Amino acid sequence: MNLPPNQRLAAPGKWPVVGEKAPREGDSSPWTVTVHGLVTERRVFGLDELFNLPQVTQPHDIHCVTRWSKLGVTFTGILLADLLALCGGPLHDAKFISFIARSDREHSTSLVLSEALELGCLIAFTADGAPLDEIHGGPVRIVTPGRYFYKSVKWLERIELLSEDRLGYWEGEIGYHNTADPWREERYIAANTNPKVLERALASRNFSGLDLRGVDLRGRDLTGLNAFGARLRDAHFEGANLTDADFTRANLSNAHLENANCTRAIFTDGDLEGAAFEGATLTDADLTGASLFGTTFSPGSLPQAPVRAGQVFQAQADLASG
Ligand SMILES: Nc1nc2c(c(=O)[nH]1)N[C@H]1C(S)=C(S)[C@@H](COP(=O)(O)O)O[C@H]1N2
Ligand SMILES: [Mo]
Repeated sequence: MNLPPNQRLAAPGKWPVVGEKAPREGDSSPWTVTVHGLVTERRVFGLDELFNLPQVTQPHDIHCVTRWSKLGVTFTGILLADLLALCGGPLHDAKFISFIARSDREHSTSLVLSEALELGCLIAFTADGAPLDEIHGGPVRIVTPGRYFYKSVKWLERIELLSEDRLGYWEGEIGYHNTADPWREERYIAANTNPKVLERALASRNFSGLDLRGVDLRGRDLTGLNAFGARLRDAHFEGANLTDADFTRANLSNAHLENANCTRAIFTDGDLEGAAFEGATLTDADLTGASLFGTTFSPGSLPQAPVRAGQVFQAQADLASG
């Protein structure tokens, strides 16, 4: 059977409801789906217009991050690629796609555009031959095959093409993994952390004292983060904004900070052994007393800030040999 790790089947005939229960309240305007952003032609589709476009019917497996799966649900809808083609296709700079719901909190999720197209995202109207129930996203929802179901937005209102990623609701607020591949169990950005703890840590930008080894925070805005004494071995901060972050006494060994903005960040007395800072901005960063054995920097990002001479020498030696 096709069950990803640590999933189990929902009871036969049962389809659990997860997240929001209904679209935006008190909005009686006609349902439309707008395609906008980095697309050749912005277009607004009415429901009838959508229903009359060429459609496909395909079985897809649903895998919810809360560990239930429902296999072989037959969805009918328009392939994302076909809808984008009707808008003249994505512009060259379009690298990400965001699906946004007609819901009170404007719920959204995002995908790498090329992956969304490869996976065969569907703008779906029916499930197992019947129109989608409102509670399951009717009249129109996204179905993203091959990802946890939080990548499948209910009550689709907008499709926006973006050059930079914009984290979705669950991904940004409570630390659901941004890639969401169920076969690789990409559920949460930190696999070994209680989700509630993670949610609180993200909301308050306070990682102080927590064990978040391997946490995946690529590209996030973490300005002013308090990570005093945090255990962040193997963490991913590529491209993140860490301006004014405090990593005093943190363990960042083998962490990835490539292209991160570490302006004025404090790494005092931290363990940075094996950490990678290539392309990072380290203007006015403080690495005093940090252990830098095997830490790598690119020439443009070598710390000018207070660092013990021997350690700079070590970093430069690594740079020369690497
Ligand atoms: N608009 C909207 N779409 C959403 C959600 C939500 O809260 N709001 N939750 C997501 C999550 S976490 C899951 S698992 C699926 C659940 O879809 P279902 O209720 O039809 O099972 O919808 C996804 N799409
Ligand atoms: Mo979910």
